[in-house]
Amino acid sequence: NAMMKARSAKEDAPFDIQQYITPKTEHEKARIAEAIKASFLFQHITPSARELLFSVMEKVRVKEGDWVIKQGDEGDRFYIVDNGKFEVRIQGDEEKVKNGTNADGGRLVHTYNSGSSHPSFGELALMYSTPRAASIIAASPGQLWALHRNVFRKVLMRRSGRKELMHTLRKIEILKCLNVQQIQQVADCMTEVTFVKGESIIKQGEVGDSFYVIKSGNCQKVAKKMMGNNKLTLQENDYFGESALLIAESRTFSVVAESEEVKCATVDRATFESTIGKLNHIIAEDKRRRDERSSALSGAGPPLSALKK
Ligand code: 1OR
Repeated sequence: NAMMKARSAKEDAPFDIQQYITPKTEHEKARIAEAIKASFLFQHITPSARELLFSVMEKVRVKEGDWVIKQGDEGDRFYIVDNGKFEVRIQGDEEKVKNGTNADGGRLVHTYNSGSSHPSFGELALMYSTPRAASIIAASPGQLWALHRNVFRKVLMRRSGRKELMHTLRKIEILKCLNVQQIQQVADCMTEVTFVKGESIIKQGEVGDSFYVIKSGNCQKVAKKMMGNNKLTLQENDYFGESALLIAESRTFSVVAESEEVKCATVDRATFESTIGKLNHIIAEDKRRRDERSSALSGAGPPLSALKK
């Protein structure tokens, strides 16, 4: 037990949150509120966590051409765009060997524009303790709000119940082709949301983009049919809305919180895709590999189902 304590203390180094606090004007607080509005990570956080995050956000001003993140570096901060244009550039290993580090950061794969959406970036290295997966370069003057790694991990990444969550994710048909590491990544990018009695978590007929796993409490799953209603109780570890991870389509049923309080783990399609990629591509790739294997066995081998791990 003492060892475990020592280890977790090292992973999430003991830190004094006071040291990160910088005073904010009302105007700055309003800008942060606006910037995080569209960010999935910040939805449904408690008022006290919100207050804390506001107080520790650092204002970062950039000039055109500034490198905010360099591919391969260790991750220290997570960024939310207040304004400006930011390029995501990726350099392959081969190019690096041939030319050394590219002065322009490599192939342009994406551009973040502030506008109304206020994108965020730099979460991957913090969540998985991996080197920065891409470089981020300012393509205009701009401003960012930065969160220190320790605060990000402590406040935005709650890992309780990770094992149960992974167990549930493994049962889901459309996620069957993910490997253990991918399942782990999905579990880690899910956030916790709380609903009160009577609140609709998803609504029949509305296009949704989020998937949910119930962590505590009961819900009613209701499908309005031509011939009356179809009702079913959902409980802990039940899941719903997973097809939203594949395509944007209308929900075919509603789910309403039945307990005083219902806690769910949730993720939206955009977050899911930026974490492990497009699910339909992964499924197609998995099928291609299976087909290859089965044709290599030229029909003489065991049936496809027996080849599944
Ligand atoms: P990070 O901490 O690794 C670089 O630092 C950040 O760039 C990364 O977190 C993401 O937030 C962001 N692949 C990898 N990282 C990306 C990508 C990306 N886009 C944004 N980031 N791809 C582009 C997807 C549109 C995949 C390219 C193959």
